[in-house]
Amino acid sequence: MESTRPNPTNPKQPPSATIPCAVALGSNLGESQRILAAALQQLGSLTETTVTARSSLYKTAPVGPPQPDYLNACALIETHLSAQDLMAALLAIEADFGRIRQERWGPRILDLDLILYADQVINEPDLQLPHPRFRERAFVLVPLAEIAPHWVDPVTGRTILDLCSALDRNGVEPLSSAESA
Ligand code: PH2
Ligand code: MG
Ligand code: MG
Repeated sequence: MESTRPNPTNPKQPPSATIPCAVALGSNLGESQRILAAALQQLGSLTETTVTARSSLYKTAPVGPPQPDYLNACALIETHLSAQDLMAALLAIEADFGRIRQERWGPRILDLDLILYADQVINEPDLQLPHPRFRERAFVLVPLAEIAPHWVDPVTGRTILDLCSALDRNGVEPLSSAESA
């Protein structure tokens, strides 16, 4: 069945046998740059999953309670995992990096958020797709627009580029080459 699903990242491409997904990465505790690089590797090591694109790293002002700046990035993956299994795998990677869930929107070693799972819309207590807040978050949309500008949000029908253009991107800066040594 999946083999006939159109590829929403680029509808002109042939149908993809795997499922394209967008994942947002964030960290504002510890050695964030190393943590994000290692998390991307783990993402690519998941069973039946390939990382097909990764954005630049961005230094972003925290949204939520006062806390250190974040490093954020986005990745595109192709997977055969179900949305539920992929979510569980993302949580397992977070736990592997020592993430302890405390304050909502508080500081974290590693946050892996599933933003888009092909064009699926899911509203379950423990799984909402697309991610319910991604349209308001420049720290997600700016990196995502780099790697998937034409992906259409299945809820609003708007492209990532269009959603991104509507946002104030103050506080979302590419990590300078000096800082990313
Ligand atoms: N994640 C949050 C809360 N606030 N702020 C920035 N800049 N980047 C994040 O990834 C982030 C946040 C909860 O997931
Ligand atoms: Mg998050
Ligand atoms: Mg999260």
